[in-house]
Amino acid sequence: MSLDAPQLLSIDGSPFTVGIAAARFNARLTDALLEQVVKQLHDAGVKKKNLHVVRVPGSNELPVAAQLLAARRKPDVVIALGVLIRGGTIHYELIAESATSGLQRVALDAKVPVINGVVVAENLKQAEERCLGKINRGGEFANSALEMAALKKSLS
Ligand code: DLZ
Repeated sequence: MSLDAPQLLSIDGSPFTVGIAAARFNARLTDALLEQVVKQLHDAGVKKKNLHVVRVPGSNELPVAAQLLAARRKPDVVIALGVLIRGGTIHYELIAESATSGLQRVALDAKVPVINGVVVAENLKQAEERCLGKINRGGEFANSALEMAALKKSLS
């Protein structure tokens, strides 16, 4: 776990419905991230039937997928997963910004917590460390999702 990772809370996930939107771009890494998330949610008790996973082409498409999941599946929380790796142009920065602000907008508009699970990396090595290596970013995103789902339920 990285030093700045949120403190692990023990939360029972069995009552929660979770929507997951995962990009396919950088598939080897996003697939691994998705696996980490699903494992952590299962370990916390989230039932398979209460997990709704959709795939989209890239991180740029995550906000609309999160919006559709929030509207159609009525989840307690949505997790958006992607891996952005800096390239030779500013495309990466534009996508990082639009995905971040889009996901926050969906959360506020839909009143559903949306976990920003987009790994933004300077290079492939950094991305691999976070998705395939000893930093379990997926597990951290899942824990944040469980905490926010519990908060939403406690206030509804
Ligand atoms: C085009 C693009 C580029 C250059 N890089 C990434 C990336 O690192 N990670 C990612 O998830 N998606 C990338 N994409 C694809 C865009 O997110 C999007 O799918 C396309 O621009 C189509 O809207």
